[in-house]
Amino acid sequence: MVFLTSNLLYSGGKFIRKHFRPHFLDSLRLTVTGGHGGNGFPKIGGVGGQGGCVYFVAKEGYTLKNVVKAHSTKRIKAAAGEDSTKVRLLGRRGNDQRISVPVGITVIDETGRNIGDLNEEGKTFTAAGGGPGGCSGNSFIGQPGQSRTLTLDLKLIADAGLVGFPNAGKSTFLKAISKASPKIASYPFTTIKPQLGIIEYTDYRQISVADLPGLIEGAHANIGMGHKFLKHVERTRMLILIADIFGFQLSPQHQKRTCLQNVYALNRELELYDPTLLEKPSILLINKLDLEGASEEFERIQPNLHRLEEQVAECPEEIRPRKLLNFERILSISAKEGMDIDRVVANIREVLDEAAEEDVPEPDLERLTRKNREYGPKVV
Ligand SMILES: Nc1nc2c(ncn2[C@@H]2O[C@H](COP(=O)(O)OP(=O)(O)OP(=O)(O)O)[C@@H](O)[C@H]2O)c(=O)[nH]1
Ligand SMILES: [Mg+2]
Repeated sequence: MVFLTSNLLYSGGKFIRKHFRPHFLDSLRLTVTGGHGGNGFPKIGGVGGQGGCVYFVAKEGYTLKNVVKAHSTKRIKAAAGEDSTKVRLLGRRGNDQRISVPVGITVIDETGRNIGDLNEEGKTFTAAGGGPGGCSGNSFIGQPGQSRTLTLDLKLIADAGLVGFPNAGKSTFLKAISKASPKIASYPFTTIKPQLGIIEYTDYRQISVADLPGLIEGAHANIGMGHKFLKHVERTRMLILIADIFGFQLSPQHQKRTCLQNVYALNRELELYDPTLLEKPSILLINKLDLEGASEEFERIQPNLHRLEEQVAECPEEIRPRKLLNFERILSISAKEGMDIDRVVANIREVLDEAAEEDVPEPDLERLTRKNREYGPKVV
């Protein structure tokens, strides 16, 4: 085990562990408390002010790091309502706390339940309600505000997500299609935090692509870093799977997987994590076609890639998917040499557009004809 760990963490003359430092924050726990209600004034029937509320408000360009910076104690409390007084029978309401959070946040409560999604700029979530002010119903004693510990879970929102085993060339591909400059190296787990790149088309259309850390077998069960990052795939509109033409072996202790087995294994990991991911439109890129013998190898395996269903029975049980991804395109590339990259970029756009068209509901022809009869020009 020690050997395995040191083997995995030391490669190419560098300690990979160094890169595991948490640069990227995608989950944050906060304790939020609504303000205490102000006391009432029993003698003259005065009502105490309600305590302020704590709200989360989605803000574009904001990160969880910004949230921590603004609230380093991770405890947020809204102001208490004012007591009722002789001169102010109705006590003033306590000030609210409006906490800016990044767009793409899911709010999770103490029991792990998803209780809110903040997917658009300006969307607001009531994190903690203020306590009611003192009145006849509560013996004029102001009540405490709601208090709870919530987790803010950030999921990247990108049009397409790159999925592949380590070293497949995901970051190299992102670099080839966008201005992003991700870290690229010949050892596994080079990418340890998700990174976004934008494809810019000549007609100014932009498509965002997220480079994610490499998956390994068992990622769905939180082995490696896969699980933590698989959640980012949930919010992408399409998947781009990348596999090395010559397959992949994580370490000498792990089994060597061929390119075809890699595709099945990636499919299996996605399926085990969340089977609905398989319904997303997807394309498959076979990478490193510039290497010697790669074209011949691609020629050899290409028919099998197009017949995944028929071949699946031959795939080892532990990586055999029950349900298969339905690839819209299967393309060979060399991310490093820029081979066929333009074709892939055009295909990504086509697949996204086709998916968007499918999402548009069919027009209700009967209703349209009726409307046209009622309001349309009369033909005489
Ligand atoms: N020959 C060749 N090498 C490539 C190609 N694409 C990537 N590589 C090399 O493969 C290695 C891994 O590339 P990365 O882009 O870092 O791979 P990755 O999939 O992002 O890896 P992780 O971040 O570890 O998951 C690097 O040494 C790249 O130079 C390619 O098309 N041809
Ligand atoms: Mg990478």
